Amino acid sequence: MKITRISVHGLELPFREGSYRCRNHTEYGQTATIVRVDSDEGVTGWGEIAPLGAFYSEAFTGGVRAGLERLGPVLLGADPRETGKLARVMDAAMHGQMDVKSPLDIALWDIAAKAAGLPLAEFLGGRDGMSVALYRSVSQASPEIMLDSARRHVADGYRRLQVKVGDDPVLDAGRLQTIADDMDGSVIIFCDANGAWTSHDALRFVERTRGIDYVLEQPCRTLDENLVVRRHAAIPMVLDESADSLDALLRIHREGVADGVTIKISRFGGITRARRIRDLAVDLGLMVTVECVGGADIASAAIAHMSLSTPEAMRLHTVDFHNWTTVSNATGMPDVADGVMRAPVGPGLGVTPRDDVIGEPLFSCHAA
Ligand code: 0XW
Ligand code: MG
Repeated sequence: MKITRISVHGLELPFREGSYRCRNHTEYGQTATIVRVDSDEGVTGWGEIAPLGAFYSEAFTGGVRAGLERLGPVLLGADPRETGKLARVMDAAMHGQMDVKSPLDIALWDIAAKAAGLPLAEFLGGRDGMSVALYRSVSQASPEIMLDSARRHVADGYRRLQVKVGDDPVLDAGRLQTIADDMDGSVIIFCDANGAWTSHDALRFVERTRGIDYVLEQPCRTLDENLVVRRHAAIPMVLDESADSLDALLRIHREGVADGVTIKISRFGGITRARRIRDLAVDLGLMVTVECVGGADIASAAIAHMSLSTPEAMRLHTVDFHNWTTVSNATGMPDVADGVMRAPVGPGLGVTPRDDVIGEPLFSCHAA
């Protein structure tokens, strides 16, 4: 099998809630870049990346697209099923730039699993359980507005709330207190600062919220700062933005910086490396969340399959990004109910991209 064409599409994904605020920064939607890979045997693969503006991660739309223009031609003629080899080919052609490689790599896995006749979760080693718990973010706002949105998410069935903190620690403690007071024991609260606090801020927050049951997520930016918080806070802690490399993972484990890690597929250049890191994290005894930076149905399908191929006992939760946006870019994602997500059962990602929504490619490259 040979890759004959790579097409790159763009799509705006407005947020259903109108806006989303974290790390003291507001976005009104995401811009997805969708990659389609065609092969000479008629099997087609799809991948998606949708950065959160340009402030959140290293990814930004212009960079992703410029990178794809450069990297796409390198893969033409290669066998798309050779995911490990092609990840090395991409690395040799382009240093770093994980967000560029991610949608390509996801599309290759979609093809490889389709060619094997298996849903991606099975192709990745097997579906462990039929569904994965979902969290829903409570966008940063006043305590009253956040309480309203927390109640809405719980009424919709979600049982895990990711409360966006990372602002003034006294205000943040009030946000948490307001929401926690209103919830019954079935709801688990994560306080996610997205790395916005100093260790000083984080410790003030921890001190003011003693006695409340919650998990602290990525209080500070660096591992050193997070380690300071960890040493002083007797609460469970997970790291997201800091879990960005093999070295970081090993250090998190060695120094006991956290109890769990969030592996964002795009941060690792796609499924090939995200899976390796995921498997290692599981073996090291860390709880694992597999997700991505954003997107719609194509991204959610990849997230669902990877999450379900993670051992259930070590799986923390994940996110249903396709329910965050007003735009659906594929059919086939099972409906989310009771705060859990399932993965499609058809081959590959198991979703069918909506040609009418995705439209004509921005550019494509193909064999001469
Ligand atoms: C809720 N998210 C997954 C959306 C943004 O990508 C950031 C984020 C998180 O967990 O921090
Ligand atoms: Mg997070």
